[in-house]
Amino acid sequence: MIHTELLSFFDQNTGVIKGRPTVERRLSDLRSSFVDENAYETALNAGDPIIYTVASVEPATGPGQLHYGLGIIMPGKVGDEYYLTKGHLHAWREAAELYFGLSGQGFMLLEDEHSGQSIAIPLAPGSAVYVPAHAAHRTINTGTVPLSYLGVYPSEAGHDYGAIANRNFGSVVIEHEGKPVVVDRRQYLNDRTAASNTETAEKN
Ligand code: S6P
Ligand code: ZN
Repeated sequence: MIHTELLSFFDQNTGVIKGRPTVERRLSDLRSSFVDENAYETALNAGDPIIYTVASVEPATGPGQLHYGLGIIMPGKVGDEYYLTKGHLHAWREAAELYFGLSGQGFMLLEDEHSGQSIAIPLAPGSAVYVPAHAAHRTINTGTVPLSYLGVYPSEAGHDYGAIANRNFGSVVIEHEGKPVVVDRRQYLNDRTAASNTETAEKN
């Protein structure tokens, strides 16, 4: 029963879990994640900020064991779209996960890999979000301060980023008239193309 990993100390303000590894994801690691490719290139030309960090604890691995991570996403946007995590499916598709909001305001975007059905669930202090099996999940900071959360998952869950990299999520969370709204990715792209065509026509 005595185990060196039974207790950890996490700091939701810095994203650090004492003595545990932290992964940093910068803007350059998020190529193809944002809906507006021009806005992404413009942002990247201006710098390569850290978008989020994840510190993790892996006390034991095997059937019945749990791992957990402390994530912090910075506030900000690329174009209209709020800063986000890459998003993934679990390599072991049956693995569910629990997210607990610690500080800040945001959403979890969940998308069923078979039906494509998606839902955006608010993530904030005092809320717990259950990520079911077979659900791609992405976390989004829609606030003005860092969003921090804990995610607890089966040790054997693993990450499958490939499926998301190939098709991305069907929905995007953007700022519209000062508020976060969830819109269909294709619809957003079509609307932008239509708007830029109108602009070009008006210039000519
Ligand atoms: C792991 C869990 C989280 C994410 C973290 C970063 O199953 O869902 O710890 O790894 O939120 O997201 P991503 O998509 O870059 O792994
Ligand atoms: Zn996960």
